[in-house]
Amino acid sequence: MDLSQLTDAIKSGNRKAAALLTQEAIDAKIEPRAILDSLIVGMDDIGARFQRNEVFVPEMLIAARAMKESMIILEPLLIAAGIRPEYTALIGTVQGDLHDIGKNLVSMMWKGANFNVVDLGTNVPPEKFVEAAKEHNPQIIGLSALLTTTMPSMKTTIEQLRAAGLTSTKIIIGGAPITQEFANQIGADAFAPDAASAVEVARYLVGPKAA
Ligand code: B1M
Repeated sequence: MDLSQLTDAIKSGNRKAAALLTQEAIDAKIEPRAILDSLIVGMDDIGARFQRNEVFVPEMLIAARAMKESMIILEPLLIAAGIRPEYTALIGTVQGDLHDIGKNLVSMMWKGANFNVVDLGTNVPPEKFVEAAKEHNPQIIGLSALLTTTMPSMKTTIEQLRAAGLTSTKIIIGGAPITQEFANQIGADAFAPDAASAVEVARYLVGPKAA
């Protein structure tokens, strides 16, 4: 069986085909890891096209939905084979901010890149980030903000994470009003302008093994 068909199903967001081809690949005794890789290639492709403005948010959402459909079938085999995401990412929209569409896109793209993602939702106080970071030991923490009035919450969250001893966890920030300059000012490790860049940045920060 040719796994490029499965990659194409993810790229085009065809969830029925994605589920069917995933099952076919499993029945054909293709290694779960290889099946997973073909899904990730599809998500990477849609991410790259999003960055080039060739596709937009809806296409990203339907590709992620197709990937989710495949993962429902594939996940038990990955677990049985001891294949688990190597890296964990914690994500949330900071305190005072209820916008979650962009944050959800980043979360989906990270899942598509085979990160274990713990999504804390919106209006997340710094203490909740600290508590969840201690519980899940993430390599990456992602903070999202859409309001200029909630940008200071990012600073407070970073300060509290660092004060709690989480000094090596890499913090990525993003959202419409966020800039690289602001990331530098508040001591974030990185800024990502969009969901596809958030994957590139996260992979870069955890090192070559995640690529
Ligand atoms: Co609000 N809102 N909103 N809103 N809202 C904006 C952000 C605003 C720019 C609209 C405007 O005035 N033109 C404005 C902010 C102005 C400012 O601060 N400069 C605004 C305002 C003022 C408000 C309220 C205060 C309005 C009011 O009640 N008076 C209020 C605040 C509520 C609160 O949060 N406490 C409010 C409420 C809402 C709704 C609830 C109605 C709704 C949110 C629904 C939801 O998210 N579930 C809403 C919406 C939808 C918007 C707009 C129209 C769209 C935002 C969006 O989802 N964009 C927005 C105007 C606009 O942007 N055109 C606006 C699509 C999304 C895919 O893009 O979120 O930018 P975005 O995410 C991108 C990147 O930024 C990046 O990747 C994503 C995809 O590539 N990214 C990251 C995001 N997070 C990242 C994290 C990363 C990396 C990249 O790493 C971790």
